[in-house]
Amino acid sequence: MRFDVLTLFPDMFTGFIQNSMIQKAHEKGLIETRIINFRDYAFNKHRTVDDIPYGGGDGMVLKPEPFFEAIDDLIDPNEEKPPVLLMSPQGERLTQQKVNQLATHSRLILLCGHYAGFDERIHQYVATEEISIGDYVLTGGELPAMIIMDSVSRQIPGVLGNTLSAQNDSFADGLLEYPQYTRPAEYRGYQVPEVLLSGHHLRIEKWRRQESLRRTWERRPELLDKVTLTEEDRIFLRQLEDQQGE
Ligand code: 4GX
Repeated sequence: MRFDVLTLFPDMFTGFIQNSMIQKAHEKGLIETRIINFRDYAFNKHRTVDDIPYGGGDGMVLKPEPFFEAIDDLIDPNEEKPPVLLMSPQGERLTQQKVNQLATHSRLILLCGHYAGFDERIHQYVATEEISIGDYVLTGGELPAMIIMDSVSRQIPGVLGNTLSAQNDSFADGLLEYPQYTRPAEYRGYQVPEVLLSGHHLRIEKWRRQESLRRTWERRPELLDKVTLTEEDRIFLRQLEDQQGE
């Protein structure tokens, strides 16, 4: 996977890329990142990348030229055009499903804006899609870009030490994760659930499934609509509902 990031704040990415997981994936040659300062593609001698909005109003708007030029430089017209993702609160919400779909590509281009936003022609003719990481407003698209790079990277085979762990996490089966414990079995009087100390694999598996279901039902009930449930799961959920009424 290759990530090309267009940003005015390339330094924000250095710490992130030097972080262990991403760094190791780099060393293994599984991912490659290019952080490009799009100010390098500004036309005039002052290297202006933004200007006042046509029609008036507050704030500044990112000019189209640097983005069109940078993309021309990055994309070979003979190659298949990679997704060009523009970070924006108006974009499609990032979900695990979206992350998995993005991870099927061999290259992603990420556009990070600041100020009031991008000239609409960047949205229309440079970006292929817009992504939002959630319904809150940030100062720029750099953190969303890092979130995409992080979540996509861990889906690439070999990036995580254990290839199974990416699959077992929350959202892999659509449920939240069950609670985990490690030694000691008692700390300050707080006990690890007895079943986990029992060595009874079937009982443990059943308990974990039920705790996943309980958590999802309590915290994110809307997720249950999309999960394939067994008859046993349904019985357990009905019990939870009945208990609630009591
Ligand atoms: N998920 N931001 C982008 C600049 C901007 C403003 C308007 C397009 C239109 C965000 C988010 C996010 C703040 C990044 C505004 N771009 N991005 N920036 N939430 O809040 O992705």
